[in-house]
Amino acid sequence: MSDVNATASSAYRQILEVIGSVEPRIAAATKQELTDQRGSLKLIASENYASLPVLLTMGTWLSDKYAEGTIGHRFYAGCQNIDTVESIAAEHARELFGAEYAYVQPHSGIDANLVAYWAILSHRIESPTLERLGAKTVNDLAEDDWEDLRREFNTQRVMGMALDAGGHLTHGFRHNISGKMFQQRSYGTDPTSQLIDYDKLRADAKEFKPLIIAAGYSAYPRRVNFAKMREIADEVGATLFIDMAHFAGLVAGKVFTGEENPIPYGHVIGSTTHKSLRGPRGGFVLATAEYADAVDKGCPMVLGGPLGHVMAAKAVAFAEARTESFQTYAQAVADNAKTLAEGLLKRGVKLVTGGTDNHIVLLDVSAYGLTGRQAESALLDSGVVTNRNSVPADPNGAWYTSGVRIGTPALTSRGFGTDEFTAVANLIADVLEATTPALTKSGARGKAKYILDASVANSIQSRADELLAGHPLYPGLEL
Ligand code: DSN
Repeated sequence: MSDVNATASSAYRQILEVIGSVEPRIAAATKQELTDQRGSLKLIASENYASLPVLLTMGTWLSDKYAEGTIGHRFYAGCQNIDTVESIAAEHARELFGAEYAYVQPHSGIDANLVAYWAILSHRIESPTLERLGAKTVNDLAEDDWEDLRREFNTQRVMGMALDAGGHLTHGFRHNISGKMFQQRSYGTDPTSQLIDYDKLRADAKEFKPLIIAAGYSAYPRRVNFAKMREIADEVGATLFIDMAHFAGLVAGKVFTGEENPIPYGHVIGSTTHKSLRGPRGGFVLATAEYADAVDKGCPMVLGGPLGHVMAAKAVAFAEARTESFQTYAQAVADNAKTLAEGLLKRGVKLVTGGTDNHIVLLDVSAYGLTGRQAESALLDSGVVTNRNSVPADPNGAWYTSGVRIGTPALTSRGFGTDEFTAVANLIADVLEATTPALTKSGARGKAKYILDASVANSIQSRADELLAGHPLYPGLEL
């Protein structure tokens, strides 16, 4: 056990004792979460395990300070330490990604994307209007001009990847505020290859003329050519917004380089810190210098007061991601995903796009007669934690779905390598082969209930337990 884990071990025992003295049920649930995470194969592509230093950094009095505003320009007195923390986190983010500007206040990925959208609207629509009308701020606008500007905001357009092709809700969909702010048109994937069709995207963008092209995904198992995306954005006069929440760790770890590296091509980039980047739960925005001032107004324009304790943990996570060992980790995430995909393909499992070259593998389980929801539940019974996901042109919609999304960041953090991921592929295939949909009263195939013999689920859980025992989570941390 390393010194850090030994110290954290005793720190956590005491922390849980203190919490338990006020609300024992919270202490118990916190403890139970560790037991549960230790005892299952975490394959949710957007989850990870943050380091103990990152987790510990979040538990401090930095949480108690209000610091609306930005570094050196706050709406509250006494923010000198939050200024220090935010400056260090932003500096690390800029250096880690090679970005001109970094904003580390967003509380989540959705917040980060909203800040990005606001910054683009501000830079592209509001500022030129103010300049044209000779106004310094919106307060100087006459009522009619203000109404015109508000209407202008509402007629802007975004083009984002279709949800069932792997895009994200924040890329202009009706169930997210972005779909209510913007007119949206999706770009999908080629029906045969299931890969992004850049030529079609270009033609659609020329016709739709969006203010923003949103690149990035949360369920597309392939890399994106951001140079091509930028070329298309430039051709139609759009700002290229890139959502790198899922693959930020692969960018930081230098797995995505050249035309696959979003940083040189995106005008504004939104991200989370807790997925492949392995930091605390939160978000951040990177931008070119041109967009920096607008992004910097994220709080209180879009965000509530920044979370000082989480920004501190982001700084620690960024510092960790600058190391060589993080690069080795990031490469292993991608290598393990390939192994997982190959193992599944060998067992006859259908994969969207036929494989992966990032951290995501998207299974199409329809050939087993199952919905994504049934497969997700059967896998959970067997100790395999995943989430259901739509596949392109999914006949089962976004609730039941026909797919299961899996990813390698979390188990790679636990030390799983290619042998373990080959075994994981076989466990998954065994569950799918052993599960059948339950029939409804009318004799039709149900979409939610399923049949999986408990003895089969238990034997698969035992095999999962063996794999997990070889790679303990937070080794040495005994509560
Ligand atoms: N919830 C994230 C994911 O699972 O991909 C996206 O918002």
